[in-house]
Formats: sequence, structure tokens, C-alpha cells
Amino acid sequence: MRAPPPALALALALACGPAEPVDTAATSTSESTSTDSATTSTSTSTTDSSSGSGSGSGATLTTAATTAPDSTTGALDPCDPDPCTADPPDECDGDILHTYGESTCTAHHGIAMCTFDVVDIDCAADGLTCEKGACRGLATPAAGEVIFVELMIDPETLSDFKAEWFELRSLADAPRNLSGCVLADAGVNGDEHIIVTDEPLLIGPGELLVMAKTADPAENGGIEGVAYAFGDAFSLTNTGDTAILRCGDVVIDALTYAPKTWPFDAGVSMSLDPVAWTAEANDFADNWCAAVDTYAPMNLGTPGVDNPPCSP
Ligand SMILES: [Ca+2]
Ligand SMILES: [Ca+2]
Ligand SMILES: [Ca+2]
Repeated sequence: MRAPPPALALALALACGPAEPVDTAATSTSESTSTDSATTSTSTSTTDSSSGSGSGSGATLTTAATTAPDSTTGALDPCDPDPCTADPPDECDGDILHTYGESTCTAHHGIAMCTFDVVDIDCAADGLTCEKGACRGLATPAAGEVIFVELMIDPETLSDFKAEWFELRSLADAPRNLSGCVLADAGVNGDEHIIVTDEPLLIGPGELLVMAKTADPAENGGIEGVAYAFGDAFSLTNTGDTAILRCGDVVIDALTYAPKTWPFDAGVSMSLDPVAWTAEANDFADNWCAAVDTYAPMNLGTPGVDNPPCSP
């Protein structure tokens, strides 16, 4: 049986909870096997109270608490004491996070009605997933899940300081977040650059992602859609280098290349043969070939586009 939607589950929980007000919100939905639905109601408002990083829209949830007039004292205010003090726990509905905030209690025909501000946050809009009542970050790749598949090491007529780029491909079966991972090399630069982005830097299953010195097509050889610009923080040394993508202490992929024995040249990217798309296979020069497609004057490569086979 499908679980009831959060709003309904909440209404059920509160409607049949114990008389003690403070316990109502803590009642498990799994215990909500019976209820007097006539005493519950829900309503939504048009108030937009979205907050945080999500893209949710505001609403309220009104539900009946189970306090009744006190027969011994004759007190008729079911909101005294306030039975709405504990807001319901945040809940996931797919990747939508329902959060419940401020509550107000109103008496309605002797029944306490608790109205909670509801804010829905779309975790997926930020590249996150909703789990256990919170938007949580996507996993960074595991070793071998994202690999180098093309590198423009020595752009021609364009500056190496502006027009180097490389292409990554994801072999993972779910989106992976590269933000916070590290670009490193072992060449003369010895760079260690942490990828810092405002939003998660996602690479979807099977996707290609281009990182370049600059995202400006006027300077990078006309490449549109650069996912991340590493600027001066990372370099592909023409005389040979090791390019490393690391997340935490885990090397996701690394690649050591050298001129002459690896198929790159001035104005020619080296392109991994699609039949050799693994972190291990790309360690061998034989699995790479010189690009043949022109993407900029004097420059060959397929930035952001599937690599052609090395052997037609
Ligand atoms: Ca270079
Ligand atoms: Ca490798
Ligand atoms: Ca390519």
C-alpha cells in the first residue's frame, strides 16, 4: 500500500493522536489506523514564503488537534494550553521536501485547529536529493566513475593560458557532483585546484562535461557551454604532465601523458577511443588518437561532443 501523502498523513496523525498536546506531532503515521476525518481539514494559502535554497512555494496546513473542552473545569478554550507547539517533522515526497514551520492555534466549534506554515523545497532544483527529511548533497564520483576522454593540451594560435580544455565523461549511473573535487597535475606547475562553484557541478550519467581555462568563447576557441573554468589554477603542460581528478582522498581518474608518444600536437587535441572508456584504459596512449575535426581555426577537437572512433 502506498504511504499517504505527507499532508494527509499529518492530518491523520494529529487527528488520532493522544490527548496530550505535546505528543500529537510525534505520533507516527504508521499508527494512524483510524481517524475521524470529519474533524480534520487542510487548506492552502497563496502566500509565497519560499525560503532557503529551494524553489518551493508557501502554503499552510490546517489540521485538528484532539484537545476537547475540559469537562472538569468547564474551560472552553481548546487552544489553552496550545496544542500546536510541536511542528511536524520535515518529510520527503520524492525530491520535494515538505517543511512545517510556525503554527497558530484557532478554536473551531470547541476543536483546536493547528495551522502550520508549509514550505515545499524542490531539492532536485539544486541538484540534491530528498532523504530522511532533508535535502542532501549528491554523491561525488567514486574512483573511475568520471574519466578524462579528451584533452586540448597545446592550442594553436590561441594562448595556452586561455584555450586549454579537457573533457570528462561520466560512467556513473546517477548524477555526480564535482564541486569540491580537486584538479591536480604533477607537472612543472604542481597545481592543486579545488573546484568551487555556487551550485553543485553536476555530471549526469553518460554525460560529457568540458572544463576549460575560460568559459568565454571569444578566448577559448569558440567553445560554448564550458561547465567549469579553471583559469590559471590548473594547466596541461605541453612537455608532459599528469592530469588528476580527485574527490577527497580518492583519485577518480588520472592520466599521465608525454609528447611524441601520445597523440597530441599543437592545435590537435588527443581523443580517447570510445571503445576504451574506462579509467584504466585511458592510461594507455594506444587508446587515444589525434583529433581530426576542426572546432576553431587551426585547432582540431570535439569539445563537448562525442569522440569519433579512433579506427573508423
Ligand atoms: Ca598547454
Ligand atoms: Ca586513468
Ligand atoms: Ca569530445
